[in-house]
Amino acid sequence: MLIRKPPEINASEITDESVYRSRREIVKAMGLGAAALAIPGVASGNVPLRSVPGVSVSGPDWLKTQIGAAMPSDFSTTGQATPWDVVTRYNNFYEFGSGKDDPFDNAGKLTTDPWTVEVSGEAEVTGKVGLDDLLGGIDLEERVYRFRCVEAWSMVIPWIGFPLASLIKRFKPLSSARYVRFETLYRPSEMPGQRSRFSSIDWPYIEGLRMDEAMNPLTLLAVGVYGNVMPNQNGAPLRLVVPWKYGFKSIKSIVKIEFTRTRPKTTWEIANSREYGFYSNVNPSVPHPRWSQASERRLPQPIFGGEKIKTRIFNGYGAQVAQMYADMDLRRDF
Ligand SMILES: Nc1nc2c(c(=O)[nH]1)N[C@H]1C(S)=C(S)[C@@H](COP(=O)(O)O)O[C@H]1N2
Ligand SMILES: [Mo]
Repeated sequence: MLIRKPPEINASEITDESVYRSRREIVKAMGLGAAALAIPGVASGNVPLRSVPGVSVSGPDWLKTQIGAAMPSDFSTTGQATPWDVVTRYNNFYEFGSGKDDPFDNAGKLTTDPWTVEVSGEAEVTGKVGLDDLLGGIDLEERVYRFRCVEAWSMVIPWIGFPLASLIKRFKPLSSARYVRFETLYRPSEMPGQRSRFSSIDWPYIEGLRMDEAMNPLTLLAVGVYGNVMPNQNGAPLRLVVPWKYGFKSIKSIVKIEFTRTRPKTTWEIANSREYGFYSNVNPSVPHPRWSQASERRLPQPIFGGEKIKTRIFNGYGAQVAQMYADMDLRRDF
């Protein structure tokens, strides 16, 4: 597949690859972890990771170190990232309630360490893997992505993660593996939304991608945001980020990854297949049955009354992903 850089990247703003490499190598050679990256002389000449002064999300030390060594990615968009308080307080995570501030209020007690992911299905290698093992030897990247919710708001978020493709390769999927199915943790004792009798969705939360979508270099597994460990309300410790699709495809707190022959039934499709499709590619010319998708509010702009920006096909990532849908009718396969 032909991969082009996102068009809005200004070449002069991208630090030379060799400079990133040398930062990582210096840190390794000195036997230093994340802390060294904050020392001016050591990190000089580099684009710093987006961070928030005074903020430190708790998590295992090895993960903090690995996140601190993340390198900025060429796939990042430039421009202003959405403020930390908005990214971490205005959330959709129905396991903790359906209000935007419910995840912030209720996710604090979720236990995310230890964490295991079960990989199963049509692959040569399968089994249960601890998060530390899953991340072993992986170089993390900072990817600043546009993020567009089906509810017509959007953000720009500096994720820390790695391509899903690199995880998939390790499990050697068979040629019969045509889709990847993801499952979120089911733990009603820590997830009040799963105990609610009024919930509109079936638990656990399920999502899925076609194999080529899963292997696309933009598809990210994220373990952090703003240079920090992923806050629970954003899907700790491991969540998917698919920037050209509506936000609900980006499933949080993943415990199962399965390679399947057939297209998995996904949570919002099951809840209402007329309103939410399997593909859910961002598309300004296919309206949601109850509202237009032609424009969006870039938060923290107010949802009502604030300035609107035009929504772009594939959320502006067409150069990287449009070819995957060349033979499809995107109105029918919405
Ligand atoms: N397990 C799970 N994953 C989920 C959701 C959810 O309710 N449960 N909400 C989705 C929706 S609708 C959006 S917009 C994004 C929000 O991610 P954020 O809160 O990190 O911005 O998470 C997605 N992933
Ligand atoms: Mo969403």
